[in-house]
Amino acid sequence: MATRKQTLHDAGVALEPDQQKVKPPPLYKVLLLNDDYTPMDFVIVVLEKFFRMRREQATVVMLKVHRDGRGVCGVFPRDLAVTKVEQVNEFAKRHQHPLACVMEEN
Ligand code: TYC
Repeated sequence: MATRKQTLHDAGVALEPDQQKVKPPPLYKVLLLNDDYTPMDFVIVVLEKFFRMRREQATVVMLKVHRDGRGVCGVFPRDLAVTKVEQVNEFAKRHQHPLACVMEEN
C-alpha cells in the first residue's frame, strides 16, 4: 500500500525540509601551525584581525599553538575556510613570517 509520503510525492507535493535526505554542508576547522620564528605578537594580531578574537582569547589560542604545535582558530563552511586560509597565509607572507594556516574537515 502506498504511504502518505509516497502519495504526496507522486502528486508532486514538496517534502518538508526535515523529510528531505540532504546532509548539512561539511564544516572545516581552520588551524594555525607553530613555527620557531613568527613573533607571538604577530600571531595575536592575526587572530584578532581574521578571526575577530579579543586579545585575551587570541593570547590563549596563540599559546596553545605554541605549546601543542597546532590549534583551531574557528570552524567554517568550506568557502569561508578557504578564504580565511588564503588571507592569513598572504598576510603572513607579506610580513615575511613563516606562519602557516591550514584547514581540515571537521
Ligand atoms: N613559536 C613562536 C615563537 O616562539 C610563536 C608562534 C605561535 C608561532 C603560534 C606560530 O602559529 C604560531 N615566537
